[in-house]
Amino acid sequence: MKLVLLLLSVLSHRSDGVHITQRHRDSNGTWTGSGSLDADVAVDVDLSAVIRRVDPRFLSITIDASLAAEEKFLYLLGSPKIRTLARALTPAFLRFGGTRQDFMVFTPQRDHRPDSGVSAGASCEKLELPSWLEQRLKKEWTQQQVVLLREDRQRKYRRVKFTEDAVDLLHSFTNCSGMDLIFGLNALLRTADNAWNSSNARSLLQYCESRRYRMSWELGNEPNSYEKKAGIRVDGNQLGQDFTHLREILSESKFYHNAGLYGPDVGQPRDHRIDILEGFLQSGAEAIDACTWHHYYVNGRDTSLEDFLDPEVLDTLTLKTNEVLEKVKLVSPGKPVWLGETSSAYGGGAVGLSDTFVAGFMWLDKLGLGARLGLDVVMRQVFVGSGSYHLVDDNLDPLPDYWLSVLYKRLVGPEVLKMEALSNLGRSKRVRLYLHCSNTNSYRPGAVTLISMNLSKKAARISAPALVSSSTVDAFVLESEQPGEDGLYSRSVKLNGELLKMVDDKTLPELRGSRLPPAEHLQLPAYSLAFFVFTDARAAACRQHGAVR
Ligand SMILES: *[C@@H]1O[C@H](CO)[C@@H](O)[C@H](O)[C@H]1NC(C)=O
Ligand SMILES: *[C@@H]1O[C@H](CO)[C@@H](O)[C@H](O)[C@H]1NC(C)=O
Ligand SMILES: *[C@@H]1O[C@H](CO)[C@@H](O)[C@H](O)[C@H]1NC(C)=O
Ligand SMILES: CC(=O)N[C@H]1CO[C@H](CO)[C@@H](O)[C@@H]1O
Repeated sequence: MKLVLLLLSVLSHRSDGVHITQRHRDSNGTWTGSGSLDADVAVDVDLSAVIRRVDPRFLSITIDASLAAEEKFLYLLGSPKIRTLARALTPAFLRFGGTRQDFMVFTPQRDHRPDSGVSAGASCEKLELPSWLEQRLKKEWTQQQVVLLREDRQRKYRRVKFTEDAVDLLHSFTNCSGMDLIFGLNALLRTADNAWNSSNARSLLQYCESRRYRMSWELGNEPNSYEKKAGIRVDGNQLGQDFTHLREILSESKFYHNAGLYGPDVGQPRDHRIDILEGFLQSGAEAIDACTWHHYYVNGRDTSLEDFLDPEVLDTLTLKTNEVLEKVKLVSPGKPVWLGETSSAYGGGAVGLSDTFVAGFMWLDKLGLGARLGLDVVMRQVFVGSGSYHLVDDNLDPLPDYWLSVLYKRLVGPEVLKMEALSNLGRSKRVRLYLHCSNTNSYRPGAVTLISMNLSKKAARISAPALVSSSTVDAFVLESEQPGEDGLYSRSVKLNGELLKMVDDKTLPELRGSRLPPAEHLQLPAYSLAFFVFTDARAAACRQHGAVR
């Protein structure tokens, strides 16, 4: 095993830059190699072994159930542009759920003849939404958002009926763009003795089975707030029994007996929420394939730019994640843990922050930190639709976090490598680094991808470590369109200096790295997000697909 030590060093005579310089420590512990001794952060990198392997669908997305509060808006998912954008994020799960899932009732309207309906038998191309209809729906969606917001503010939710059409549209969208659909069932249909009433779910399952729709399932959304949302209290133990009941129903189905079931989609640990999780796991752990919880850093209504750039805020994820991981490990060791719904700010996001360049720091740090801490899947709220935390805006144009997500998919592999910062100065917290094997669909085995963020004002410089400095580097540096703090509020982003936008509705631009010769300094500008791919690093950990240590 080869242990390489990197040293990130601040050169005190340069007020405009951080130099991240690599050095080796020889067998008696002496530092060798060039570089300043004004070390800020030293980083241990171990390229010999993979410490964790996440699900290949690690970066996944959601569609909030509010999009179906009026069924017609689901037709937006037939937009060729939306499908093109979704396809670039595969492989991924698409979770359909959220507050309104617990108010949705399946109300079949069509005959279940094998060849009826919008999606049956039709090829993916035939299902495209005509552009006149797209324009009209986009306009109406703006008005619909006002209605939804009012409901959310007053916490008054109408019962929503949905038909086969809704299911067909969701399935067609995910199937045709190559995503795996997770459908969130209504857990607030209860019997007189407060057990889950499965009768509506049974009829939905029957329909999906008749259409042979491959999909997986959830039951209920944030059960910890059922009392506030619906005046119904469901404890963890009962919820676990409800999941066991659903697992039995799935087991009886020829088509779904191996289908995934995930839950309980609890809010992040706070007061009694962790009790719900514990009670749930005791009675329901056997029923689920992964344990899901939700995470937001801040409240969308009272947050600020400072929060979005604050390393202390980013670090709160560690505390919450460890709390959940410990609880799951105790009751159900080995059970995968997922962020089933997550974004920057709750309450629909923070307008002007969650949908701008600055949101990228919370998103990329969550991906880096989440993988390292032990999460297997992270589902971003939302792909398109409700709120301001979407990846694709209401005009169906991609926002900065969308481009960040596509780059992550292409460049970052599921293998997490060990990289530890030995910091002595608080300042260094503003440069955040994570290391993975590169995605082998894009690079040869052995390549590694350094994920890096500089949360501060001035430019930074990275000197490549010797082990990897013999390697060519593909740099993908994302910066705002405008320089300085104003740029943080931008809704567009540049990759290596070039503004990113779709070529046309069916074509993404080529996302080219800028090729740097070995041993060059790497520039890490102020307020930047970057991926550095060391193409011929020949990391042993990334060449053998062996055991995870
Ligand atoms: C160990 O330290 C001594 C000086 O203290 C040095 O001469 C030597 O090169 C170092 N490295 C090794 C591998 O012994
Ligand atoms: C699912 O996708 C495949 C192509 O990816 C397509 O041929 C098939 O018709 C789709 N099925 C449905 C029901 O949309
Ligand atoms: C469950 O719901 C269905 C449909 O609303 C109803 O007919 C049935 O009586 C309910 N079952 C129980 C046990 O409450
Ligand atoms: C401190 C830090 O680590 N982040 C750096 C990002 O870039 C500027 C550039 O030099 C530094 O001042 C920041 O400190």
